[in-house]
Amino acid sequence: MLTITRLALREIHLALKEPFRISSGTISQRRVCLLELQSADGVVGWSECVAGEQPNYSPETIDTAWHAIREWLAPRVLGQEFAHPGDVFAALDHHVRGHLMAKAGVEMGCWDVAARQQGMPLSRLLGGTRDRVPTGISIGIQRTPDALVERARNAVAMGYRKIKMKIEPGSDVAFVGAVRDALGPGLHLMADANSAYALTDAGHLKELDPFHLIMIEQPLDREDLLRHAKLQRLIETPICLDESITSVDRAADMIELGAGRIINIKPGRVGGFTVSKRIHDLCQANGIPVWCGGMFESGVGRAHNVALASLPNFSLPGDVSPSARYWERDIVNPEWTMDDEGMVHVPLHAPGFGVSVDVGRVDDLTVRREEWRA
Ligand code: OSB
Ligand code: MG
Repeated sequence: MLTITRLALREIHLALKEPFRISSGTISQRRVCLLELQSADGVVGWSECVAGEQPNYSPETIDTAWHAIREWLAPRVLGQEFAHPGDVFAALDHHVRGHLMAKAGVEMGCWDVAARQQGMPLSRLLGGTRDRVPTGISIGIQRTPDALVERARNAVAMGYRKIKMKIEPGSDVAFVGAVRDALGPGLHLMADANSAYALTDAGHLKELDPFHLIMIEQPLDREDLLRHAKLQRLIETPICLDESITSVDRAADMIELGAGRIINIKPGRVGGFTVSKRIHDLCQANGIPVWCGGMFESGVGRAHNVALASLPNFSLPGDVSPSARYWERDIVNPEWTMDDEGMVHVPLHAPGFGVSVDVGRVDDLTVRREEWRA
């Protein structure tokens, strides 16, 4: 039985090693939202709410999530008995629209607590089967094609198994082409537009076809499933949806409409692990590959992503780069690393997500904290 009796929210600040630019904004410091959950039997689990600083990726921010957790979500779990962590999402979602990243933070923390209660690795409680997950890197928009080539070349040398390049109008065809020319036809290359294009750009996006990208992620607006379907009929590069997929039904819509051929699953974006697993299963049944996206998580959110990415249909490399890609120092021990084959290892020898939170360092970095008890 899972009963949460204490929930603490914290905000910590972590500076990225270098600023990261996507089509809708630049980020140089993360305001990370951490959740610490304690069960009636004294087990403590952790999670991270991945909402951003600005509402440029989704409508949520760390501040809206904090508000939602305090006002509507924490009261729905504190003191409640759940037979299984898979029941938590329905309790959070009932008559509360949206706020999926806030819901995910709470829900994923409950899964971690449940895994620790049962003495099981979180990966295995979720249905994970892999011991290692192939890793990709996401490279921000650079000033010149040469600068992007240089970044991509370094990433290949480090062993990354997939290179994702952020693109926007003016920094697309020439940039992608330069990387393909410099690094050869065998490299798993993809582009992510974060909704920077319109259907009227189809002719321009078709110029990416000769570079044989494994996919183009979210070219159009998050609401534009129908237009993605039209675009997919006009270009050969497979479309992967990120922002658009916020539920199992939206994934089903994508499949039925032909709006995309691949899904990037970010558990925060869809409300947590239970929905992620359902999307994973639906995609598996329909021959749609999935991979685990990233939101510049600290070592805590990364632990949740690695556990999820160990499920069998996560057949493409995930945005689960090692700690050193982002931070001078992470908040978990050991830090996340990647082996020279570009694989991150799934911790299978400890209950829960399998790395320990450096609570002293988290305390030092905390700028805001609030706690509720049943
Ligand atoms: O679109 O996948 C995205 C980061 C912030 C917001 C959106 C996205 C991203 C990334 C980062 O691509 C991937 C990572 O965490 O390494
Ligand atoms: Mg994306």
